[in-house]
Amino acid sequence: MGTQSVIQTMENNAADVEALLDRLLPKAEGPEGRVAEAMRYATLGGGKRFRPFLACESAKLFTVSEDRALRTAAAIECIHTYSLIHDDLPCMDDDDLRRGRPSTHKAFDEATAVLAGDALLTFAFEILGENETHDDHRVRCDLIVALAKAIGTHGMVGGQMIDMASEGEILDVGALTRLQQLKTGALIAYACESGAILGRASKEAQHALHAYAHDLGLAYQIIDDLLDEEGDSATLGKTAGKDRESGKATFATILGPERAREQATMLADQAIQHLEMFDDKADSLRGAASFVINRNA
Ligand code: GRG
Repeated sequence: MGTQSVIQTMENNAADVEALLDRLLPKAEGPEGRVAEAMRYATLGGGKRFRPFLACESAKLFTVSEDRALRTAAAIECIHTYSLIHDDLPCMDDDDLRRGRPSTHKAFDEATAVLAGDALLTFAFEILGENETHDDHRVRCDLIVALAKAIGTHGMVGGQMIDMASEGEILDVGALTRLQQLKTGALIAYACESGAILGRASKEAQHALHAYAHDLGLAYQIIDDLLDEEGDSATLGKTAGKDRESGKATFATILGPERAREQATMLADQAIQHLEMFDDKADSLRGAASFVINRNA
């Protein structure tokens, strides 16, 4: 599948996820309405919805119903949005621009942004825990435990901790790879894994998807680092050049732009090879690998 058709499939999926999130997210009502308003502002305000796309396409491999896949995808997007809100806070990355608009703490205030992130994190588990996500409680439990592992101490939060603690330090490629596998890779891997959990996939299929997600996640991050160096804030919808400004070690600064791009392309090719056991149902996932390399935002 070419990059253009993948983008089209991704946009269609993004519209479905957006509509579901709009339906599921708490309404801004009552004295606590402000936090719901901030949750809706951050979540419904654009974004590529790349992780939901991966979740839905992985689920398709195992003929999971669209409703179940979309609910899982929506939960994953709530987690991703929470991570963006908290990452933008002054005590973390301190960024005023996200998805082309003021970051949540700028549009509201810091306390509301912290609470909106917390509530989105909690809400994701509520979505996964409900019967509509899967009628087998063991599947729901597996979805929940795997997500908790992916985003907790030895997952996304751990990656963010290492990132903050290593500011100003010179990291080697190995250390940076581990950091990024936790910070960005773990949720991308979970998105692919969730489809396999929903579809009670074989161990072999789970391993193949895990290997695909591992390489794809790393390629995604390398391109993200390059875009931070080479892109502009208007196209990215977030402040460009932040990594260099803050002296952060990235794949682009450690490897240099050319080698970084070569590495990302090699990883994307490798990701596609891991999908060999799947038929043409995996074409969108194959196409996602080209999208990752060619994206400009
Ligand atoms: C605060 C617990 C906590 C974690 C923060 C994932 C993360 C850790 C922070 C997000 C900030 C960031 C720039 C991470 C790199 C990963 C990345 C490429 C995020 C942006 O994701 P996209 O490109 O953005 O999917 P959209 O807006 O399209 O959803």
